[in-house]
Amino acid sequence: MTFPTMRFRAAAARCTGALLAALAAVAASGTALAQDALLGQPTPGGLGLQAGATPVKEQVHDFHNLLLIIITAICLFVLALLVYVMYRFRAAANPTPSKTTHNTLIEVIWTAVPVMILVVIAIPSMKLLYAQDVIPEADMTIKAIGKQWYWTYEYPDHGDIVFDAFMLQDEEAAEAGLPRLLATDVPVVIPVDTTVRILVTAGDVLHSFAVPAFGIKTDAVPGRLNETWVHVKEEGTYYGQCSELCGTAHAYMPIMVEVVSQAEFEDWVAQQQAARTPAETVRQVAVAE
Ligand SMILES: [Cu+2]
Repeated sequence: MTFPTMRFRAAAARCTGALLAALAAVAASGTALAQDALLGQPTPGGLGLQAGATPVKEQVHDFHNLLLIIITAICLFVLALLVYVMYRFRAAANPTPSKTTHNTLIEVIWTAVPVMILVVIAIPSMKLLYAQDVIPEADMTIKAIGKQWYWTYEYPDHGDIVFDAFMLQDEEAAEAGLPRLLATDVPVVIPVDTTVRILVTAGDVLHSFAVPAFGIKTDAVPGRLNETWVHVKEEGTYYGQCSELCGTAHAYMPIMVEVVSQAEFEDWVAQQQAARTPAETVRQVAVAE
């Protein structure tokens, strides 16, 4: 019986080689597509994860690619075993079935190998969780408050700038040349190459502050302050959405982040401070009247 087995092995090796080559081609085209894709937003026909703009998102990409290789190898291996036993132990070739039940060596292998695979997965997984969870020394802080159905943003480090951001209606977005269901009337503005701590909470029900290009998705819980961080490496406009079912207009409370240069950010802060009426002034006027 060695001859058909060897022939099968050779065929299996050829198949595996071809499949791995095909997979590599798909992975390569996926990377190319991701690079061509518009920065910070989904693209029609897009393949793979949204292109990353932060170190965390790059780690997410690496972890995803590692898992893709591992699961593909496991699936191909199991498939090959199934095809092999179906052929090798078919009824026609084995009129009297073997009654073999245990094989200590194989049992040790099929217990130990999955454990090793899990360890290989656990190490980068823990590293990624740590990178997302432990906030490096932040240069500035902003606060995002989820509300039914819009986001309120606060800039405690910049004279308490506060504003609400509502989704643009379809016609407004089309007119402004911005993506439908993702653009807001006022963007969140943050400077490039700056570590920004984002405090996330909610004013009414559960929401979730998620921006795919930044690799962040943080629950917004009423009465609780969660935190996450970003360090965006490239200027541009990045889009996200509320990612926790929060009511009828859950799909209509997008997040639009404009990442600008430090100088532009300072100009924006000055504008915001000039435009707003500080709460104290309002109170003083009320008292005076
Ligand atoms: Cu929501």
